[in-house]
Amino acid sequence: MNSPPGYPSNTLRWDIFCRVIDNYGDAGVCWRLAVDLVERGETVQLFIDEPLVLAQLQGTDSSFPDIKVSPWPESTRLFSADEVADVVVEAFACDPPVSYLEAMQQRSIKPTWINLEYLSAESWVEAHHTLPSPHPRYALTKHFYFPGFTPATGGLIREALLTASLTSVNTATTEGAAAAATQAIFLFSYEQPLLDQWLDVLAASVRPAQLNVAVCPSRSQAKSWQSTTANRGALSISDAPFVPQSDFDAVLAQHDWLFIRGEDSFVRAQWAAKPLVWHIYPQADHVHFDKLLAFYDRYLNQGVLNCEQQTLYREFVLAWNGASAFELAISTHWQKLVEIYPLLLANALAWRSYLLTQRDLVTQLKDFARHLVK
Ligand code: TRH
Repeated sequence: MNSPPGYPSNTLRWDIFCRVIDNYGDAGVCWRLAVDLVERGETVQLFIDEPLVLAQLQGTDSSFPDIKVSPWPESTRLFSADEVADVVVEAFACDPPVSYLEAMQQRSIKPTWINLEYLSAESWVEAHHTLPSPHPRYALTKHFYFPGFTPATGGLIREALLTASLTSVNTATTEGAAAAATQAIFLFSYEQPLLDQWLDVLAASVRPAQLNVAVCPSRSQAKSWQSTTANRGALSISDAPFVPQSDFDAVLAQHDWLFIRGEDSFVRAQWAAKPLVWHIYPQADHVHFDKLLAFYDRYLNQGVLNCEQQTLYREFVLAWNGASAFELAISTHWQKLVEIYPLLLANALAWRSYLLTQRDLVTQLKDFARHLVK
């Protein structure tokens, strides 16, 4: 690939298109992808329709001036073939502007066009990963790229420096966490109708707990619970201030339990190797339960937890995600999970060790893109 003048010859130019549906995750995943690519010497432009969401994730961190952040192109904006990157990443099927597609078609060497899909542990993902999809109108082919948890998928975003830092630092805190008296719990969720029941259980527990609630719907719910609950026992609740994405891993590492949500915080909790309770992004017709169980079936099957312990964990997570048949598990299962915390920690570490045997997403994506861009 002949890069334009001024670009190092062995790097590719990447244009990432991101539309924010809601929350932080669309921007969160795209920003993390852009940072990882740039840290590996690639040239990246990110088109995003909600720059304010991105700005919140960047915070005052201005250490990535190499990433060109551009507003979503106006419908009147025309693109020349020269402006089209070597690799075009369409995040979560967000449909790049027609004028950009037309310029892609005019490019003498067609760019690699990637549709970066949502993360799923479901087995069907493997058969769909990297499938080509010819465009009905333009002489272009889009490839579906599925992140995932197995070697037959596109992997997970894992920056080149992450592995060594997590293994060395977290092992120490992980051992400490197992024995710590006060449980530090990080909570980042969607609306949680069962929150009060869970807070009641935490307050009644003999084990002290420090619950740190991130910027999410549970924050106001926890505050109203506090205002109406006199005896909060050994439970303390604080706000976890919103931190820039570059500091998010450090926040997770300081906690023993990670109640996270969506996609990016869900992945980062796995790299933190602490027991995680995933609040999956709700979807119509409850299809998200398939996705939830597909993950926990893999996650819990590390040879550390027996069947009864796996069921305990799975039913608590189902209750947390609104499966009405398991609603009582929020109250009946929590204390039992606390009692087997060292095993849950060992399971989280075993899961991370398994994931670390796989190539990370950007390594795989670069190889895939390079073999297509001839
Ligand atoms: O915010 P989310 O619920 O985003 C969701 C998911 O991405 C979901 O897949 C998508 O369909 C939906 O948006 C539209 O959860 P997620 O994915 O964990 O994204 C949160 C991002 O915010 C993540 O990059 C971590 C970051 N973050 C910080 O940087 N600092 C913070 O203090 C907090 C709480 C989060």
